[in-house]
Amino acid sequence: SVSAESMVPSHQNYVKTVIPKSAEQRKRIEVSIASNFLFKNLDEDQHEDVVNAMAEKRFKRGENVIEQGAVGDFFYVVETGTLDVYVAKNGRPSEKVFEYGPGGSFGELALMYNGPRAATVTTTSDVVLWALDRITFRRILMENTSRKRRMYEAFLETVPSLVSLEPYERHKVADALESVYFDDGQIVVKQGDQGDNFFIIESGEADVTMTNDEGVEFPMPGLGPGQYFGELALLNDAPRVATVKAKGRLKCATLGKRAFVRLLGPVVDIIKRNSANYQTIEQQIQQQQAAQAAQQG
Ligand code: 1OR
Repeated sequence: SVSAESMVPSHQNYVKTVIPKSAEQRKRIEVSIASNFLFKNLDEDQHEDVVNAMAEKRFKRGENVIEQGAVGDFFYVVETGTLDVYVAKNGRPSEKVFEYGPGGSFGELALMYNGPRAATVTTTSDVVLWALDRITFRRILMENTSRKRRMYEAFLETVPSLVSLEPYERHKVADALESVYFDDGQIVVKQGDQGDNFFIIESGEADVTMTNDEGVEFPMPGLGPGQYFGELALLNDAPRVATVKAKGRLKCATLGKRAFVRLLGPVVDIIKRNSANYQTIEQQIQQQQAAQAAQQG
């Protein structure tokens, strides 16, 4: 309850919100935020402050947690239950655009941009949510989130296969991306390995090679900024079909398999179409190789 809330002065000029909670409640928060990208990269103190400030909120099925146009007060993380998101645009009746389940989070936009709520979020079952107040959200979670969105969104707009994503969908992809660095010659994905990640090149170049059944390694077209790789193993649930190596220092933005499937769902068809091209290139190269081998032999 609000009366149990205490304000603890910090060394800086703000007071921390601390809502007392049981060990059991803390455990439920940990589970709820475990797979949520917005909570990654918090240091111990930040993590503690966030957990302290969260308030448990329960809603029955069919209630609006957020109404489009309202003033933003809380950011929410879903512990249990499901919710639908509706957006009304240009006087048209509202349309369902998204849904959330356990581990999902919403309500960040109005807090980040000081604007009205961009959508209505309605429960489709009884739900348990963890609400984080605007001040704590802005103080701890916003910086990281907006830094990542700023850093990746300009870049994501230049990736040809991703141009058809909605701006909000690009936000979510940006939240989920992490930068990884490779030194010259370092293997990023290895043919035959199990694939767990998808990569987009931020800067630098990569060499691609394939080894055929006879153990002969042959080069494939190289990759540069804005190009991606590692999608096939994730799309097809198959081992890596090529080896990708850093050519000089290489920086990639990477996405894990679950996030790839969930967030790039809207562009999977485009990515599949592109990987059909890839297979055509592969066939052409194999034919060339065979022709060369025949000439030499
Ligand atoms: P908010 O503070 O504006 C409503 O409150 C929340 O719904 C919003 O933050 C997001 O967290 C969440 N467009 C805008 N907001 C969305 C959308 C969305 N999906 C979820 N929210 N979409 C674009 C629709 C044209 C859906 C994209 C898949």
